[in-house]
Amino acid sequence: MHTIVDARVIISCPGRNFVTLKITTKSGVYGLGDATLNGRELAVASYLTDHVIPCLIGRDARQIEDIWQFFYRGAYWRRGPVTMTAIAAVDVALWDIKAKNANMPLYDLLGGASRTGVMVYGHANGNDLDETIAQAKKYKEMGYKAIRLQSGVPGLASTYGVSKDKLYYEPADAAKPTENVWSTSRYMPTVPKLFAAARETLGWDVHLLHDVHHRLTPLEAGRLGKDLEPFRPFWLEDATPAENQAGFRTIRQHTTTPLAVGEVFNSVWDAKQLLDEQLIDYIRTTIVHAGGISHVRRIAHLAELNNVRTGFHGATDLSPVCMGAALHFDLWVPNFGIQEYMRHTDETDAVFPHAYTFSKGDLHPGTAPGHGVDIDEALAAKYPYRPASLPVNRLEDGTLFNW
Ligand code: KDG
Ligand code: MG
Repeated sequence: MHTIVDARVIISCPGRNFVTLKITTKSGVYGLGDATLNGRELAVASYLTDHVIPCLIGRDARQIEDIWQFFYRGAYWRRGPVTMTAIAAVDVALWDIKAKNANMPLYDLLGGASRTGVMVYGHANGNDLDETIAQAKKYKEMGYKAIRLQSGVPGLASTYGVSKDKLYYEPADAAKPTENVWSTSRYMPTVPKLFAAARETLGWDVHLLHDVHHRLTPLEAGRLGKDLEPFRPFWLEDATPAENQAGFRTIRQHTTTPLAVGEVFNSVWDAKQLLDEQLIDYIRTTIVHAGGISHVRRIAHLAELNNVRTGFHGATDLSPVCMGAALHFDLWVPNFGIQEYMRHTDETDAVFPHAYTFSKGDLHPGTAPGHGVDIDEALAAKYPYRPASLPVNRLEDGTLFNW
């Protein structure tokens, strides 16, 4: 009854590419896992099809932990975004099956709801300060309690976070990486001005966030954090690349602005020093890129010991399947902080019917058994894969930089 009899990868591009794993057991119950790694979708699809699925068929779907350990330890080559995204897809699909079999929403299986809803932040963006503030006002009118502010930078043609479509940000805009130009000195003065204008227009009863997207040195990030302190930001996100976790010590020494990092992490080991030394306030690592619920749960527990709360990544490239699973996790996890919520397009939502709903600034995962997200395979088949890459940045003198 619980034997895995089928597992398939479904690739679909309803506006952007998504990779979904569907696992079916002998009793006919199936579970879905997101396996989307933006710009590297086919690598994960191949990893699953060529290396994981042949070892999955015939296993007992109830043994989530053993299956997780098999694919983590059994690969010998541990960690890395491709491996951990593939493992996450398996793990989430198996939790979905387990919760469906128990006839429970996933959050009940995890330990039950700890709150009535999951506070989310929206991504207000514009080509300049005025446009960004106007967008932020719209988010406030929609009921958002937290808004991330991202504005174009004078003198730079395009910047991370600024979108043509405003509500639906999609940076993977071409088959091969688009080249953008970056200048830290042009960028730095724009952010405090943006926050000053936002506080003046939106007031103080809304949380304001900003994503640096890994483009500052620790010292620069410390300076920006200090400049933003008068505006009480909720957080400064991905202020500096975190491969060298000790870099966050420098930022901490210079500012009390709360720090969030980790959307590119795929393992607890990427965050160990950050958590052990309490160098951050929010951990952004989410279900799809870090080994699924079974592993992110460990990260959240280590975070809890160190007064760090969760603030999961939730951009459009994380499919509704990941969003559904993340929301169940968020509703349960004791040290929840906030959840990113970039809305998917209507095309995407139609391919992935889901039980989660937005109301007054919160998302709720719904009470359907499992994680509450399905896939309309016939519709998905109408949107074939389209190669798409994330952009790269070069400095004004041509040096390749962080995007
Ligand atoms: O695929 C990369 C995007 O998810 C990322 O650039 C978005 O930084 C991001 C965010 O915080 O949503
Ligand atoms: Mg980010």
